[in-house]
Amino acid sequence: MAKNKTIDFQALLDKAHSDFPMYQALDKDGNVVNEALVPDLTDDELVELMTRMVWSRVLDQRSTALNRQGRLGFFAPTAGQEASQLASHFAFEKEDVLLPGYRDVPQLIQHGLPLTQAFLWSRGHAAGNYYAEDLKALPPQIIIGAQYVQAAGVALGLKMRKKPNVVFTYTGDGGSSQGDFYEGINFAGAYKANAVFFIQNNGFAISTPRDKQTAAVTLAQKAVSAGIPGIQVDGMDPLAMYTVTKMARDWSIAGNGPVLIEAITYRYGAHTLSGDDPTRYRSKEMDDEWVAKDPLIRFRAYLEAKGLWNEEKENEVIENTKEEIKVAIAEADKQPKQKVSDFLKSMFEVQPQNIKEQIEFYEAKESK
Ligand SMILES: Cc1ncc(C[n+]2csc(CCOP(=O)(O)OP(=O)(O)O)c2C)c(N)n1
Ligand SMILES: [Mg+2]
Repeated sequence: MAKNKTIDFQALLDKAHSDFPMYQALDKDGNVVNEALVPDLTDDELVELMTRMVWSRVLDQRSTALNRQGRLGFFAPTAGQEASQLASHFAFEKEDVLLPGYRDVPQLIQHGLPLTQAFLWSRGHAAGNYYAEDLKALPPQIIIGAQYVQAAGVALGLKMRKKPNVVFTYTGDGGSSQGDFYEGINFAGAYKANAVFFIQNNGFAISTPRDKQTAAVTLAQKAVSAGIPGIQVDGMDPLAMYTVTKMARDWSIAGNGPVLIEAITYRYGAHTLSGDDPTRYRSKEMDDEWVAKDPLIRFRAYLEAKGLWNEEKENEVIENTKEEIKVAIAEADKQPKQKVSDFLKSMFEVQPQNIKEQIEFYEAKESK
């Protein structure tokens, strides 16, 4: 022990926790609170972003209904996370590579996955995973955090090929407690690879609250351990989400390495529709508090004040989306029922011996 009390551990800890303020451009009523974070999007682009957010809200509602009717399989609700998901996605290019988690289906569809295929994926049909060559994305990852490791590899690939693109990937607050999370940001940081990592922090990993997952006061500060910048953003604020993401993308493409973005957000629905009951771990007061911060409410107010949005426009988007969903689900219904052999064939380009044997076994059974 040192003779004098020269090391103040509490001060070290306080310092580590104090450097990560939450960036916000629009407050909950749609007022600009930080002009510097208002992006230079055109009126048409602002309307397009709102359109996508409303589209996502409708997709969430319709998917919930379809699931309850037994017409959809796995579904992880997204309502509440529209800014965190769609406004971040809006900052990327088609050639940027998306590695989504199970809840990031809206971004995946906006990146180019046909809605019909998203529905097939939800039903566990292998046809939902056959991606067109020009769709720069992998299927949604169910293993929490695993996409971070894959993202590090893709990011290094982009860098080595000198591509002016990034990989972008999403996990949750729970995912940021996984080993894969640290390995991914560490590897990408060491190689200064082209990546933007998102943590969508909705305060819960299924029923486990955020403060039971880590002693870290922010999740953004986890970036420090990998030597990369970490930033906390109001995930209910589309303008801040867009601007910070765009800047992170620019920074990474310039050769500076990855960025970690923590979006503070909330999800109104259940964890998934496979049996979770959020009333067992969340109070009505808590839900109400977050509904007041809703990303659609604040963006609607912002756009209406600019004369860019109104009820009629919103209703048109809602009706168009419902129609799009109707057509896509009917299309998915036409897909022939999946055979076990089809599923096995979808796993490897070159089949290992054990898979070959299983395919033969099932093909023989299926031909009877
Ligand atoms: C490696 C691994 N462990 C456990 C699970 C089971 N599981 C699925 S989702 C989840 C919680 C994830 O929470 P979070 O990362 O905060 O994402 P959210 O669902 O809140 O968006 C868990 C534990 C899993 N899929 N993968
Ligand atoms: Mg979570």
